[in-house]
Amino acid sequence: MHCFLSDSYRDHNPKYEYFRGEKVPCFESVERLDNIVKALQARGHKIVSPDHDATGVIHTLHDPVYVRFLETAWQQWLALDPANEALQPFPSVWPTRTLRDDVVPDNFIAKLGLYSMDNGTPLAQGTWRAAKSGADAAVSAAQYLLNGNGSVFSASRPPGHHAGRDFMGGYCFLNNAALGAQTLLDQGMKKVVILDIDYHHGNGTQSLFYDRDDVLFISLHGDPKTEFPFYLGHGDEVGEGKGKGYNINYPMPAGTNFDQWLQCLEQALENIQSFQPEALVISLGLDTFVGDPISKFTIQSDDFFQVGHRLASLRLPTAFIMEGGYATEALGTNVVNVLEGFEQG
Ligand code: Q9C
Ligand code: ZN
Repeated sequence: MHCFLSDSYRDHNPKYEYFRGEKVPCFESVERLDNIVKALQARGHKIVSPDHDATGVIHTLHDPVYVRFLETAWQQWLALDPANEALQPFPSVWPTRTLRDDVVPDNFIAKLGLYSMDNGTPLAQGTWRAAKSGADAAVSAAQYLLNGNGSVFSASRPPGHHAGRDFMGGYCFLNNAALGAQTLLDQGMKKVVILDIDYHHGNGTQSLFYDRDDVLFISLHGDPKTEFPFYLGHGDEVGEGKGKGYNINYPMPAGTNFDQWLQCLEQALENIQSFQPEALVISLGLDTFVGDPISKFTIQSDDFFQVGHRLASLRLPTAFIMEGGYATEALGTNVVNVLEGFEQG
């Protein structure tokens, strides 16, 4: 499959995150994408650099004030104290209910809380560069479909589906899949689907399109009653206004196996067929894998061929956009199994 690889993904290289109160090495690591690239090369897939600039569509979908914050966050952090170079900023306070989110504080950590949904999204020196080039890859993938091609993979990192109009979270800063879908619409398509098969609900993507009928968003994920992002992704979230009926969630309990997961996928494929879209954007998370260290489904590496195969049955121009997946060793194999399952389908 034709693949766009974000040039600067190695520039987002935070050293640690917090997990159960302790500093641990980041699950969302540079090595994840290194391994995907290795597997793509070993199995003969063509990898190219992004050839489109996402700036325009970034400013359509994301709040320009939030974008400006991301661009300058590391400088703001260093301006507090040059010794911060060796540290990472984390938010520690948030404008939850009854507090105001319409006045941007001067305090940097308070600003970070305003623009974050969690304290689990480490920010480092090259984060903006990497996020921007990941978005460029997703937009390039969309353009590749618009040129008449049938399928494409965007190897973007950091991931995107938890990021909303004006917030980061869940390792995400810019919503790559949403930017790809919006590009398809901006260039003349009338209806596109985003199907999110990451283990975690794509709260950012859902929120970006919740009141719209030109993007059908469907997500298969761990039940938010027990799984991140906890506060969105329930079955009764069906869209609002003219977007009513164009948001579909399939939450599944921890422990869900491939047969059970596939039953939800089959329902999603029927939803997609009824919508009659012109293209399909897949938020491709591989954290549904049995060996994933932070997730609780039991899908095996070989099952991912069948996932790709079933997606191909829709016969739609399809852009795969990389999301999560933290079993680093198996990640390359799992990604390429989906892509090759699709190509053989
Ligand atoms: N520190 C994606 O898969 N944190 N994001 C889990 C481990 C949130 C996952 C706790 C997981 C976010 C794109
Ligand atoms: Zn995930």
